[in-house]
Amino acid sequence: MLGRKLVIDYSLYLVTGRELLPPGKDYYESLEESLKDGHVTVVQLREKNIDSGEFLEIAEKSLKICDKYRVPMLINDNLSVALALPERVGLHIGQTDIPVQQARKILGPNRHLGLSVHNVEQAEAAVDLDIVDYVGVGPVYGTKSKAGIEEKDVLGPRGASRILQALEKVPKRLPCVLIGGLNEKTAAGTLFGAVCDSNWPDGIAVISAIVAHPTPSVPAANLAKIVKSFKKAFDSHAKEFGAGEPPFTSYDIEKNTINKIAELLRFHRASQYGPPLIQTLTSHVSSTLSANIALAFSSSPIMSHQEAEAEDLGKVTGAVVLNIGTIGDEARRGMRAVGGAANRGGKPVVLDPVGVGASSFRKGVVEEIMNHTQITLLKGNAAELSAISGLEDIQSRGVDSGSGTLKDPVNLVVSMACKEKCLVLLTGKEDYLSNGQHAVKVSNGHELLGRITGSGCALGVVVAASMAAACNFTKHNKLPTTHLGSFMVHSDTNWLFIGALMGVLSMNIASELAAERSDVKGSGTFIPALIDELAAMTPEKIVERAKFGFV
Ligand code: 3NM
Ligand code: MG
Repeated sequence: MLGRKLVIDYSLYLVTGRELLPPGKDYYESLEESLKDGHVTVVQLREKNIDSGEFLEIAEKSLKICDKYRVPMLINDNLSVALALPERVGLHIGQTDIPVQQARKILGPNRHLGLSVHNVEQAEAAVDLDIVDYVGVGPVYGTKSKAGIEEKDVLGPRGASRILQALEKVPKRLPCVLIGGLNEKTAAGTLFGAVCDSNWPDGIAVISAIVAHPTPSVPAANLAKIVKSFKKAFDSHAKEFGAGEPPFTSYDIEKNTINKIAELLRFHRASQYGPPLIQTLTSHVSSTLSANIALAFSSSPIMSHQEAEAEDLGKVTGAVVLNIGTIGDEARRGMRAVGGAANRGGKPVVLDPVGVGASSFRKGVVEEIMNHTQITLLKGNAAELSAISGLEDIQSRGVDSGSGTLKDPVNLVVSMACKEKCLVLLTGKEDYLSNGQHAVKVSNGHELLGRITGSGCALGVVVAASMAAACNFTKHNKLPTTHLGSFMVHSDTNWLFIGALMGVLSMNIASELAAERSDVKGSGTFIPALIDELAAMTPEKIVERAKFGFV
């Protein structure tokens, strides 16, 4: 080993935190349980409130356990403790600890040295110095495990992805682990969400997800499995397509699509789990219609913009809609909190960037949301999606700017889905839905939908409810869970995609049926008829009337 640097697998990086142990749980026992099955690949000892003597004692005992399971160990911050231990024990430092150049000088060339980075500048600086062995990128989500983390520090998967982009500029790639609020629910979506043009995370670092668990071997196994499936899906495709392309497995999404939609709607209507709660942050123009539409579609609307209750509601919601229609500062803060809570809970998030091209304020709001929250489905008309993707060929006129025509709608939805790692729904006379690999064109709908206000917003709610139903469905049938940006890992079927398509079809077919009614004379009488027809939507009607095809 002398003179040779340890090669570390960063897949599942356990950071210790004795203060987070469940009551009565012994630290060494917890550490041993975490390592015994071979899922944790590296351990960092993190102690903030003890002197170096006690830290060294704990470290020596911990090293015996790590050695027993052949897991490399690092010390957080404390250089003297690291130096008192064999050279195979590394050091991890933060931005406010000893400067990395000093640390490297004292440690010598062979000892493993890691650094925490929290923004692009720090990542670039780490790359330029070229003396650390890896970086920790965080906090991806809010966490109570580290003191002083505020909501404004939170990177989100997209923020992490920007940092990864900066890290890739080194001739020799700098490995990186994501940290902060990662657990069995957030890990998969975050790993995929953090992928950028040609760089990807090497693993995840966790404290509470393992340490705070009464049987830490369980989350360790589950988290290792998630990282493994990410790497498997990602590695095999990265070489072929480049990292910018999503690592799709070949699922059979095009087979029996209509039957799957019918099956999902049947399940949703029977609502074994009760109507999913759809937390809808939307404009005051469309609020009432959206809430009534949610109710008609076997869901419960809750129209809260409050940051203060985001975390509580996040525990019970089935899905979230972030609609920037008439957004103000309160809703802007609320969206950040609600999006974060939904990501932490693995709940689908629909973003409706109403009129985003109309002002730089709206553009800034959308950027902020997308940076912070891993969106599950991005919905917009031609003008809105063009504005987000940077296409200039369609000028937004405001909310009703759906009439623009796109040269290549299929390419737009596919490329945006790849880039943003979410489902993309382009609405218009025809609707297009893509997950980055598949794209489907839906020709149902009625022009009266375009003559009432808030029908697009209401569609966002129906799609959110449908994806919440898809999550319940996969849970109920014990299918591989489909989480956020991770939807492409699961080879079974893409139920989030099926869910979104079910929402689009339900709303559009309801509009056709409403328009056909003899009591509907125009947009005024159309609204109650639309609500009634959506409430009466059945799997049979969808099967009979659906007009869609893969394109
Ligand atoms: N460092 P948990 S976040 C130690 O952003 C640490 O650098 C972070 O704990 C960073 O897995 C964090 O319980 C705490 O959220 C991670
Ligand atoms: Mg530190």
